[in-house]
Amino acid sequence: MFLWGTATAAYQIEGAVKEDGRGVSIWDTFAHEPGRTRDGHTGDVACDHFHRWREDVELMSGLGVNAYRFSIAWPRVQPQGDGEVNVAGLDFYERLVDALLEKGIQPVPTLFHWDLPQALQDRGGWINRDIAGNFAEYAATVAARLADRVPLWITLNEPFVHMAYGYAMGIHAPGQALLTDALPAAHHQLLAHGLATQALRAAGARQVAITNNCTPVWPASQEEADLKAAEAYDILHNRLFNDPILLGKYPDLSAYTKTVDFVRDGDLDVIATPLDGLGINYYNPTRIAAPTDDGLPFADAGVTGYPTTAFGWPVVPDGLRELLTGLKSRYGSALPPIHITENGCSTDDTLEDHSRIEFLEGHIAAMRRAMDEGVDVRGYFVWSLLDNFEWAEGYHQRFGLVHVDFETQRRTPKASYRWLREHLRAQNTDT
Ligand code: GBH
Repeated sequence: MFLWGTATAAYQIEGAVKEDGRGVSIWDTFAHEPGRTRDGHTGDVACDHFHRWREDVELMSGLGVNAYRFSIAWPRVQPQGDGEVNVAGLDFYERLVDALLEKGIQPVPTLFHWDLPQALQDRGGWINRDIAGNFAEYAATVAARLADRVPLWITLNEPFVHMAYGYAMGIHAPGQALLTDALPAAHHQLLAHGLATQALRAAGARQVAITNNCTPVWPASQEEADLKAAEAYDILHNRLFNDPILLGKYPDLSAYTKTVDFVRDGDLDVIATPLDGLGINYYNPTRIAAPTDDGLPFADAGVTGYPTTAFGWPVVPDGLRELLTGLKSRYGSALPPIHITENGCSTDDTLEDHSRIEFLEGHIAAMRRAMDEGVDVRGYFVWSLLDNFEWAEGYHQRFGLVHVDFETQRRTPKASYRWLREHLRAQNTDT
């Protein structure tokens, strides 16, 4: 069964940050620091999904999806990041999973969508190798409760963005801007993924995947210097995360580091623990030119000549086909079945979101072209079910199929919701 779903993440929708024993996450800390998010917005209330989850499940049921990708907040399950388990946190996700299953919606939980327990950050966060073991312990705890009902687990969401925005650029939590920390933060996330995959399987998990956000990389020209820079960017954004997982080795990182002394014997075997699927988040391609003088081996040249979303991101549906067929030609038989775990766009604050309809229509068609070209795609999840807390942009970017009035918490389906409902209905009668 092809999975058609919507996607969300805990900190972006739940709110209720102090309820039922939840611990503090790095996003609570970060969002409350002055100047970190637009207008100082935080996820304290967000979509109040923690209290309104039944209504949100109803919305999905009305939409006709058969899957839902959500994330589990580690600090709800382990307020201190290790040791003591907060049973009320597990109860919340269990209620959600059971309500979804009752409606015929497959629950696809992500174990880490950037909301690390603050207590672990106080011990170095992803710079500290020990966090990988903590993550595996947390994964085992959740699976012990839910493995019998969950068809597909996602370990991490977008380790690239967490590394680049959280550790190198400092524009996401934990807000560090130290290039030398970025690669260890990547490696420890990958190690955590591998250990968690093993822990999930030991606890009876059915299928395990990771979600990487990948981008087709376009050189700004055919000049040698641009080609070389594009290659360096492809290594950092895509291959740093896909190669060790699928091939058991890192790409050439010499443009970024002199030493990989944070990689220990045996790590790559753990990281390459076989997976049942690869989650891909696709938003847009990237155009790369020769470096300027900021110390990085590439420069972002910007994709021009395409329509843009409200966020200013270029809309290039065929980039999804290009990405998928590119993965297939790079990894061949090492590529597991793919799930598009996120795809979507932000639009103006309107219920008549016709640009979202066009976006989804174009990208779903591009996915089908890739499938016709032999790529094994098993699912497609729209980002997002609801307008929600868009990280550093606060509530200023609206990605939802359903509009949220953040004053009243009223949910109103947009035109795109109705379009997708009809699209899914047509699928069901086709097959
Ligand atoms: C995802 O990240 C996250 O998983 C999710 O939580 C988030 O809400 C959602 O997407 C929407 O942002 O500068 O024009 O080249 C997406 C990561 C990073 C994808 C920036 C697009 C560059 C656009 N994004 N990226 S551009």
